[in-house]
Amino acid sequence: KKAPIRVAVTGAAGNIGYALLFRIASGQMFGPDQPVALNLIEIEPGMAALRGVAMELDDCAFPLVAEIVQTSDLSVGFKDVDWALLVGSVPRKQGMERADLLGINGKVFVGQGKAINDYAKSSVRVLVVGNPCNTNCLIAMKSAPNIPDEQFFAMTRLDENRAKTQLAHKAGVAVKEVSELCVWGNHSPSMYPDFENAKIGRSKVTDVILDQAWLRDTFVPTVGQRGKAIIDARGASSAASAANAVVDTVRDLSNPTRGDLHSVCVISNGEYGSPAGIITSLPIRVDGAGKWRVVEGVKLSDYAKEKIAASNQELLEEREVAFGQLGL
Ligand code: NAX
Repeated sequence: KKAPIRVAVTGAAGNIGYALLFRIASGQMFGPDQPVALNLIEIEPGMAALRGVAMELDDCAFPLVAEIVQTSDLSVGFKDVDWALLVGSVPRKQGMERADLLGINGKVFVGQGKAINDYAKSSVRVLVVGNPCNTNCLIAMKSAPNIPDEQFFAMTRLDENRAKTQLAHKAGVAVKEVSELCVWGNHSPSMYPDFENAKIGRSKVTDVILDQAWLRDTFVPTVGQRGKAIIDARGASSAASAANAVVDTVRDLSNPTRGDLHSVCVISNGEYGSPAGIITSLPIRVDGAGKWRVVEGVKLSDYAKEKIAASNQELLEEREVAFGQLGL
């Protein structure tokens, strides 16, 4: 009998939480025979709604759910967890400057990083979804000195999935035909979805979609602005697709990579000219021993290098503002 994998989810009563928890509980994240224990974390005003979500989880009678913990106490919420999915964060409100947002969320991620450091398993892996996710992840990582930097991730898989579908639609093929599509840089409109190294079937994307102007001037901004397009259409931000990307990210980090590479924001050691010490999106694969590595040998054009450098520059600026405010 397998021991449960213990997963903490912050912002568990929010929109993404509501789309995510049922998929974890049903076995889609860790497999159909892997029990899970769910540590659901909310702030005090979210606890009533969280109780309702937990009631619904109970009412699904999922056979894989070993335990459900509901708490606003981080020392309880992160106790002995194997995974910490940091989804909750404070949204930008009207009149709030970007710097204010970095400072407010920065404090939250200092606290969560410290609690993960003190209470989680030393093998814990942390995936930050709450925005600005790259910088929040960096702050949590810095606040958890006993946890190796390689165990911290932020999410660009939704951007990868969005990019693949855009290319598939344009080429008139099924989305599973699109591979090797890495999103580079910051999870923000400045991200760069690298169509030049992506494939459709066995062909280069640029040999199938010959319209360079479409790729540069329509595809790239469409992917970057997709989050806003969803808000405009739905009146609420992406939730089910974001939760789906969380499931994809954790599943693919938990298993050796067989085929395609994947985009994940990880600690940079200077790969491909990215500034060392930031959390930036890079192409990764997981080896047979379960260790992730940045894919080597990707050839980037001058155009790609320029796009990626601009996105990484934005991350350096976010770090400076946030670290300045937090005294890190
Ligand atoms: P919601 O506002 O629906 O839910 C957030 C929940 O987090 C609320 O229930 C709130 O009470 C809780 N919360 C706030 N601060 C908390 C704290 N310190 N500890 C624990 N819980 C806390 O937002 P939702 O639509 O679920 O989105 C969550 C976050 O994901 C946002 O920051 C959003 O910007 C971000 N996203 C990131 C994406 C990515 O690809 N990385 C894509 C989707 C999404 O935009």
